[in-house]
Order: sequence, then C-alpha cells, then structure tokens
Amino acid sequence: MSALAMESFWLNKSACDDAERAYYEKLSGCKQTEEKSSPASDEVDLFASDDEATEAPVSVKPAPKAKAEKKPEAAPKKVAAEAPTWPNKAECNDAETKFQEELSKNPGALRNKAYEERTFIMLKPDAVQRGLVGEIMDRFESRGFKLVACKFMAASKELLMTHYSDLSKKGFFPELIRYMASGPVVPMVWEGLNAVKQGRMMLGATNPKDSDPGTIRGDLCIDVGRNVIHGSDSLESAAKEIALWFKPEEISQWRSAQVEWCYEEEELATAPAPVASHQVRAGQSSVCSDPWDTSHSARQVLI
Ligand code: RTP
Ligand code: MG
Repeated sequence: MSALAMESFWLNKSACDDAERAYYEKLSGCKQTEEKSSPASDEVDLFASDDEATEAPVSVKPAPKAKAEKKPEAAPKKVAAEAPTWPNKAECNDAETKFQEELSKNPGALRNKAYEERTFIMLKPDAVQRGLVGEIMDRFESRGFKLVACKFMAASKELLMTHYSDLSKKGFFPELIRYMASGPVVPMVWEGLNAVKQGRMMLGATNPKDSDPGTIRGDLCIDVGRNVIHGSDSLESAAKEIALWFKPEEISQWRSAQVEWCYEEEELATAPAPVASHQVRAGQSSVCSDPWDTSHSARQVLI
C-alpha cells in the first residue's frame, strides 16, 4: 500500500516537474517546441493525487513511462528545450544594453516610453497672487509626476496671444490676455504616464462652477475668468505649448529617485548602484558620467 502510494507520489512528481517546466517555458516567452506535442503530458492534472491517491497512478501512469523511456535522451532533450529561451534572453540583454546606452545620454530616460509623456501646465497670475503656487505644484508632485521645467516670469502679450491663438475670435479674448499679462505666471512641464489627460482631470472643468470637488479648480477658485491654472488639452497642444514656452535646454533631463516607486516597470533590480556620497564630496569634478548622478540636472532646473 505504502509502496504504491510512494510510487504514485513520484510518478505525480515527475508529471508535476514536466508541467512546471512547460509553464516556465511559456512564462519566459520561449516558443513551445514539438516535444510538447504529447497530449498525455498536456492533460496532466496537477491536483489529481490530493484526495484520490488510488486514482492518481491510473491517470498519470502514461506520462512517467514515457519519461522513463526518455531518460537516456534526457540530456540532449533538455538542451533542445532550453535553447529557445536563450534567443529571448539575448533579445532581453540587447534591449537592456540599448537602454543603458540611452540612459548614458539621457539620464531621464525610462524603460517604458509611456512614462515620459509631457504636459504644459501654467499657473495663472491669480494663483501667484493668492499664494497657491506651492499647493498646486504639490498636487502634481504628490501624484507622482516629475517636474522637468519651471519658470517664474511675466509673459508678454504677444506670447500670450500666440498661446491662446485658438480663442482669438472669442469675446473674452482681450480680457483673457489682459488677465494673463497682469502679473507673473509659472509655466511648467510635468512628465509622467498619461500626463496630458491626467493633468486635465486634476485641473477640473474650465468653469469652476462645473469643476468637481477634489480638482484644482473645484477646490481653489470660483470664477471662470480667474480659474488659476492652464493645462494642455491634447498631446499635440502639449508639444506646441512646451516648444512655445521653453527652449530645449531649459528642459531638464533627470531621473527621479521615486521612479521605481511610482512605476512597476522601472524595476528596482535593474537599477545601477547610485554614486556614493563621499565620491561627490571628495572635491572632484562635478562632471560625472554616472547617469544617475543628478548633480548636473539639479543645476539645470530653471526657476
Ligand atoms: P486653459 O486653456 O486656460 O487651460 O483653459 P481651458 O482649456 O479649460 O478652457 P479654454 O476654452 O481653452 O479657455 C481658456 C481660458 O479662457 C478663459 N475663459 N473665459 N469668460 C468666459 O466665458 C471664458 N471662457 C474661458 C478661462 O481662463 C479659460 O481657462
Ligand atoms: Mg484651453
């Protein structure tokens, strides 16, 4: 009885090993080879032996027999089964090498380009006058967006008229330009997943009377003519507005220390070791080839 039970255990284990190997092959993205065509091994019930010790040997017997016959071929077969995983691994390594090269040129590069979407946000003169700059910036920072450019400036009427050129026929256009030019504004570029759409959602409806509570306009203003913030309404307008308000060199390339805590695909395991602080303090040149050394980038931020 116990011998039978033991036999069934090992037979099931063998079938389990096969099934597990097949599972990991599939998981690693390697193509299934013809050796996997045996229907018997495909239909192995991993849980067959849990409650029915007597039935288990019957259902899985064919598999171990085949395994026993295959034993002499086991070594070459294993090589053949593992082979497809290496091309994938090579592709993986290749992609990683390319990414590391990109990172050495652009410290702000991320593995998933969707995380690099940018939007143009501008705090209007009423936000500055009412002391809301910190509060509004905090909302973007706390959400996980990365600030890549920021200025505090008085915008000329020409610049504002270009910025709002699509509204030039509207009756409120002259007043809009007067209001926007009445004091300093804070144009910014924020980066992150779905930055444009999420940015608009964070702003709330144009008219604060329609803005949901929890949005910037819904929480911080009342009147449409004093709605504290501008945000790009599409990817195209974001690109156009960023180019209008910032020179390329005013946009900082830097890697946020939070990146792997905000995005699953920016894995911790692949992160290169950060530069030890004593290396920076050693009085050596601040020019450092380490892409994660943000000492340059920090100085490039224009405020
Ligand atoms: P923004 O461009 O400033 O982010 O605003 P938005 O897309 O939500 O709205 P848009 O239609 O582009 O209007 C631009 C700004 O013009 C002012 N406005 N006044 N008096 C009015 O009826 C009126 N309508 C719009 C607002 O400051 C609005 O944000
Ligand atoms: Mg607009």
